[in-house]
Amino acid sequence: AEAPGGIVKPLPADVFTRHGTNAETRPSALRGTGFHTPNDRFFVRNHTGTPVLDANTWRLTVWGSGLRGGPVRFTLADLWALPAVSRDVAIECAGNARGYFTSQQHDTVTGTPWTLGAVGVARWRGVRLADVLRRAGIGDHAVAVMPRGLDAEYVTAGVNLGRVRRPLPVAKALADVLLAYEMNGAPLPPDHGFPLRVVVPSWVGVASVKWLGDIEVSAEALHSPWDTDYYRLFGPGHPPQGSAPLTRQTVKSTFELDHGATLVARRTHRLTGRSWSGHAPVVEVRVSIDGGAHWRRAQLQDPPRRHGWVRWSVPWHPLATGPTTLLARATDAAGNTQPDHTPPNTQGYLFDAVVRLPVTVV
Ligand code: MTE
Ligand code: MO
Repeated sequence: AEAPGGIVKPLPADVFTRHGTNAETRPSALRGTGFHTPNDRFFVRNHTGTPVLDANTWRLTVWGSGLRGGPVRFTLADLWALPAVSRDVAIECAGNARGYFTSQQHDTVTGTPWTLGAVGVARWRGVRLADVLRRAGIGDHAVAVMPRGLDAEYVTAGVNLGRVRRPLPVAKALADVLLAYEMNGAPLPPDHGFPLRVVVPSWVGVASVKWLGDIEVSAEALHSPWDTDYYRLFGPGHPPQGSAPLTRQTVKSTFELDHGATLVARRTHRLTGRSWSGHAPVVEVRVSIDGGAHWRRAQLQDPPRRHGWVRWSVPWHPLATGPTTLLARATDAAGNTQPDHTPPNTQGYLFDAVVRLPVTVV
């Protein structure tokens, strides 16, 4: 069965902006929330719709030529019996901020026109994928691991691409990937992959397969449309078959204010926001309240963290009324700084330019 309308949880208009079977978190809905995005505010990206699965009959099957023996099946209770780990990790769609390719750079791109809300940070609890693969008898000859979801087959432009699946190199699969059964202390909500999802730290969200049903472990390279036709950079400057499959996320920042917000003059406001990077912790954020003419360093509220984001703030006491543009530019510990322009790619992935946020002082 599938959720009617594609998504199970309520999507109040002051929290989410809906795009078909997807919903992004409004920037203002982060205000006052903590480091973790509450589950009822976390964005949803569904290729089809949230499937309603029964945990009692659900099984995870691990199979393929990269195992020393035959397929191995796990119940949820089998996974609960393995050592549990908890990690704070961001999940972010590769297309997050895609809408700015069009609205800010006037590029033509395809895909969901997200603003900056296709990202969230949660505390994920579950088991290490490495532990499950070892129990299933992964061999030294294994080179690729491909998790696959139990949601409906994805049909686009009349072509059935099958179930959502995307290969991981075996080295990544054995490194820091989780199979999560809890999100922020609650059982995984249906929209976020109940009863079990993959969580791949720092990588594009599509790698974090929801509603996990099986994992192929292969002695040969594996491919799927989600690493050959999508989730690569295509277009000028890239080979015809596209770039290498996308892995790490870029540096981004968001204010906790919606597009066109109004602020009252002659009062001190605390402008708050968040910045994140898939490469290294964010170590500096600069903010402009005058369209980029002057920049000030924001105060960082969180220590540098490997995964997730840093919350920041700057005080602002506007005197003049009228429209202005706010900007925030983050730099990570690897030296990546948000540029003024992101070179376009036809599917609009990995936007990282500084976003111009129009507000009005009244
Ligand atoms: N897994 C399955 N089975 N089906 C999907 O449609 N969407 C992927 C990924 N995992 C998807 C999936 C994409 S593109 C993203 S960005 C993340 O899930 C979004 O995770 P969320 O909906 O929990 O925020
Ligand atoms: Mo995504």
